[in-house]
Amino acid sequence: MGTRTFRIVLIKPSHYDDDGYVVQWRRTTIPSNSLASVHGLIAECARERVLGPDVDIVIEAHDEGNTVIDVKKTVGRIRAAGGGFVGFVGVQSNQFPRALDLARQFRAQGVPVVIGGFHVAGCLAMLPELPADLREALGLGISLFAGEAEGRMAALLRDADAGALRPIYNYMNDLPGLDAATPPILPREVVTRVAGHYSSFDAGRGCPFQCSFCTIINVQGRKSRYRTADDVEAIVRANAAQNVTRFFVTDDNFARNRNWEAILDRLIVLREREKFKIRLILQVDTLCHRIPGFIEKAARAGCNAVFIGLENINPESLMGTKKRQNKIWEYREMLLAWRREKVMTYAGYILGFPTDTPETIARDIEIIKKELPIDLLEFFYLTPLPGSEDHKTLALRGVPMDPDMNKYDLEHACTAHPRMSKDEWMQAYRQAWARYYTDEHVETILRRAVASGLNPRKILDAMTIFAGSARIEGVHPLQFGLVRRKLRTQRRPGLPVVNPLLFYPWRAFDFLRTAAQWVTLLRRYRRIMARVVADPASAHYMDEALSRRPGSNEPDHFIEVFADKIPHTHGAPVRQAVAG
Ligand code: B12
Ligand code: SF4
Repeated sequence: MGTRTFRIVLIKPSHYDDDGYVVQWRRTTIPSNSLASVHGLIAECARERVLGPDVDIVIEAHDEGNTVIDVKKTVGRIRAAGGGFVGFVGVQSNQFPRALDLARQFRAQGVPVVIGGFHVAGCLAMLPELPADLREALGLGISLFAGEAEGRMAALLRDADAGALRPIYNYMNDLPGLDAATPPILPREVVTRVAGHYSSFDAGRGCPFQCSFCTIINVQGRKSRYRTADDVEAIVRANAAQNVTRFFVTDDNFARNRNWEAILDRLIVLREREKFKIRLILQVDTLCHRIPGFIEKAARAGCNAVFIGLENINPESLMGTKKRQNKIWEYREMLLAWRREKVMTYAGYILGFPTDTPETIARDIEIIKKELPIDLLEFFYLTPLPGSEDHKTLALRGVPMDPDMNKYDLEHACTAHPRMSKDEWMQAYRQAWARYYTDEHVETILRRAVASGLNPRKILDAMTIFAGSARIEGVHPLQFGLVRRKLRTQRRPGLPVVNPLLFYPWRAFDFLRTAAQWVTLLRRYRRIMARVVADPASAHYMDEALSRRPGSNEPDHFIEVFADKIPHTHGAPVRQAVAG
């Protein structure tokens, strides 16, 4: 026990929904790895007593997505400790306005505030001058932290303890190595606020590709930096000691982690010899099936779901955005490779590339449904995220972009589209969800699951969330949680706090209507599953998406629609285009 306490309150902020209420749930579905990373770094500083032998560093970690932040009580706890600060962690562009609104309240009480994460880092990496929101933060006396905190946290804490925080900490030109880096770790009580008790870690950072809409390469670099197998094992063991063995591995592209094999081999040993019940969710690219042994080892290491950056099936769109590595003629083979290992596939699909129209979007979704064995498809607006090349290009050209960062959540149109009006684009986004998750296609996905030996129940649960999240809750599945909360008083400044006599009846109606919609959806899907599982024909189900045709000369409709758009690169099929 020291003679003094320094309290650090870490908050991963949420953001506002379209009605101005904070997006918040009883339980979130995906853990925050930024929170785990920063928590791990400060916990190490606490163990090493970096503020002196007599100072106890106490850490609180809150994800606002599943926890209500009580500013007054938080200020009280920091004051009672005699010192400390509030750190807003992993703040994305869409969360910056919310972070600033909370920070303003802390600053009004004289509490020091530091904000880190992709918005600050992306802006400092790409823009010639600070945007208005970052200048506003500096004006409030907030410190901005750009870059990664590994190896830098102790110095920051000492500055904070001395009351000498600098306005900007900019480490963008100095990316730390991850070899022997501090492990990201969260205490069990924070993890249990995530449904399924998933935690997370990044086994590496950086991606070699160059997609122009991507912020990651400009913030974390294009060189693969990776943790060692020893470190990953230590992360897994530390979590397992608190009974947490499910992980979202947040590498944006684990297939390009140069240490993937050593890491997977180690996890396989933990699973197969030591019987750790490891479950992994990985993110990979569309060429991962070409890496010998990658998919098989991922499955043996416990990967049961994988996010694939499909983004689009039109080669013209992919080339336009420098996603040259996506070769559409290999999509089916790649998806089938994951199926053979019984791994559920999620694919991201971006709407609003320059050549997209409502008609081409509708056509492309129908092609995917018929010809690609994807389980879950999720849609995003093409968004010029601060930190991306697209954002920088538009900013330098003076092209109008929505000034409200709260909308940069990939669920809003933030700039004009050359071929669709804003309304058409919004309509196309809404219809995309409805078009993919029709009852008929849900049944097809379940039949494919039964025929391939995937667990239909697991797929149905995920499909229910994906089908209902955007349409019932009005939020993207990546923001989804269990049981929505809307706090009357936590409304975006500028919007009225509604009179309780009006708010609570409205909220009760809103809650019941939403619950009824979920129950209806759930029942309908359960009936479909019961029918599929009971049907003996499901086991032998076959369709175009499941069929493999390596070396076949039969015309493949999927490829032919885009034949004239396919670049003449090595391995690309050369065929006549047909009318799409
Ligand atoms: C895991 C993840 C999620 C998870 C969890 C969130 C999280 N941040 O942990 C989930 C699924 C919830 C999520 C959702 C979304 N995400 Co996300 N996500 C990621 C991902 C893949 C990894 C995050 C991570 O762990 N990084 C590793 C950590 C260590 O890096 P870091 O966050 O930068 O933190 C370091 C430093 O910044 C610094 N630091 C950070 N905070 C602080 C605070 C203090 C006080 C200090 C001193 C230092 C410090 O130290 C840390 C350690 O070095 C990133 C991509 C990436 N490579 O980071 C995208 C990313 C952050 N997400 C992004 C987006 C857009 C979203 C969504 C809005 C869109 C979508 N539909 O996907 C949603 C919705 C978010 C919401 N409103 O809740 C963008 C953000 C870009 C931007 N300019 O805003 C990214 C960069 C991906 C991209 N598409 O470009 N995401
Ligand atoms: S493959 Fe993914 S992480 Fe890599 S540059 Fe493209 S979008 Fe970014």
